[in-house]
Parts: sequence; C-alpha cells; structure tokens
Amino acid sequence: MVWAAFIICGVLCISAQYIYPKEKNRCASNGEAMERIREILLQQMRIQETVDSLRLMVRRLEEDVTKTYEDVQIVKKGLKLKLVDCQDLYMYITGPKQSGVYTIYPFDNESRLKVFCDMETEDGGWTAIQRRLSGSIGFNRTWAEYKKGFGNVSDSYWIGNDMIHHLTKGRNSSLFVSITLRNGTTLYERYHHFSVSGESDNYRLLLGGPATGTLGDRMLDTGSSLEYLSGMSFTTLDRDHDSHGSVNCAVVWGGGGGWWYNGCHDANLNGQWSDWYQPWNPPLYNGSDITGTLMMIKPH
Ligand SMILES: [Ca+2]
Repeated sequence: MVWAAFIICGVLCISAQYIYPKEKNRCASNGEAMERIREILLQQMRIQETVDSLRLMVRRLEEDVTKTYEDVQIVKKGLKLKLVDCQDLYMYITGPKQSGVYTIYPFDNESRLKVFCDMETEDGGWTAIQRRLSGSIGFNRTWAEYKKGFGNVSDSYWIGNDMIHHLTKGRNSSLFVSITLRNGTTLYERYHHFSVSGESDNYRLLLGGPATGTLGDRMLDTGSSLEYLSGMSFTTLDRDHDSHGSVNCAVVWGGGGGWWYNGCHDANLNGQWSDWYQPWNPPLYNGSDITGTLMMIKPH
C-alpha cells in the first residue's frame, strides 16, 4: 500500500509539471520528500531483516540450551545410578539386553566414556577393554597412546591402560577373551582373576585361573616360563619392560603392538593384523584366519 501510494503520487506530480508549469518547484520539493520516504522505507526493511535474523539466532540458542540441559540430565542420571561399567548398565536396562556401544561413567565426576558392552555372553555385563574388527586401526602404538587409549569404539579400540587400571583396582574382575575366525567360529577363554596395576608399576598384569573355554589357556599355562604373562609389566614399541634382554618383544615379535610380554609370548591379541605372529598359539600360530577379537572384563 505504501509503495503504491508512493508510485501514484510520483506519477501525478510529473503529470502536473506539464499541465501547470508553476507546480514545477513544488514537484521538485515533493521529489526530495519522496526520495526521503524511499530511504526511510529501505531503512525499515533493513531493520526488519536484522530483527528476523536476531530472532533466528535466539531460537537456535534456545535449542542449544535445551539440548545442553538434556545432556546434563543424562549425565546426572548416570552418576546417580553409578553406571561405572557395562555390568551396572546391564542391571539398569529393563528391556531387551542387546550388545552394542553404550555410555558409562567410570569416575565420580561428569566425564563419560563410550564403550562396547557385551550384554549377551555368559550373563552379559561385559565391558570391552579391547575390540578389533578389522586392520583399519593399527595397534602399533606408543606408551602414551596405550596409556590414554585409541581407536574407534564402533570398530577397533584399546580402552587405555589408565582406564583398565581404574576399572580393575580394588575389586575382583574376570577377563573374557574371544577370537572370531573367517568360518564364523568364535573361540573363547575366560580367566577368573584379572587386574592391571597403575602406570608407576608399568601396568603390571595380574591374571589368575581357573581358565575355561574353547581356546585353551595360553596366557598362563604355556609350558614355558618365558611365555607366562601374569606378573609382567606392559611393553610398547617405545618402552621395553619385557624379560627378553636383547630385544624389545613388541618391536621384534609383536608387530609394534603393546602387551604384557615376557620373553616373549604365546598369546598376544594386539599384534599386527596383516602379519600376526602367535595371536594364540596353539591353535592359532598366525592371525590370517582372524576376523575379530574381544577382551572384556566384569567384576564379580
Ligand atoms: Ca627386552
């Protein structure tokens, strides 16, 4: 409406100049007024655009605040329920208990961690400290990387030596190891006692039986004291704590993977995927048939 009146007024004024020459000066001043009105209208449009843009920003901020609030509520709920590991989650889930990636709250603060939980094997509630589904994520890593953890929780990962220590200190836990082969078979071994000390003690492994399963025990009952792994410190390609005096077992026999090598091993689930020496020997002298591994823990 305003623009229509603006145009009509302009047309009338121009016409009047030809019919009544005396009106020419008045039209000139009207033209200035119309120019001014046009500027004001343009200014109003710009202000309106700015207001619309600000409204959009406010709406997005409100959405962010709502999402943050919901996240905080989830964290508070997890802390209140003390969902420290997958076993706590297993007790909390009321519906179907399915294996998958879940969020746990290992510490008494608001930090959280995504892990793979096996909710079906041997009464469920297993927290995966190691998982390998492909060779896309290399396990030839440094001490610092094994300390902190690495990988992708949806594919392959090491949860971190600090976290393993945290989850196993001061309580009895079991270790469940499984290896899946190309023919679809999954072999496993369960150890009744498992814990790892802190970094100041080089993440020493304390493993104990009874050991039961279809893989056979290759971490304790090896037939040679040089492959017995309980009591061994953790060794990585850049920190040699094994008992082999002349070499670093992680570098020479482990394909760069960190492990509790003695001098060196019959079982090493962190070996090099493409050229895996003695992942669990016997029955597996090399890893060519392996399509996946899991190392899981559960307190008891
Ligand atoms: Ca050595």
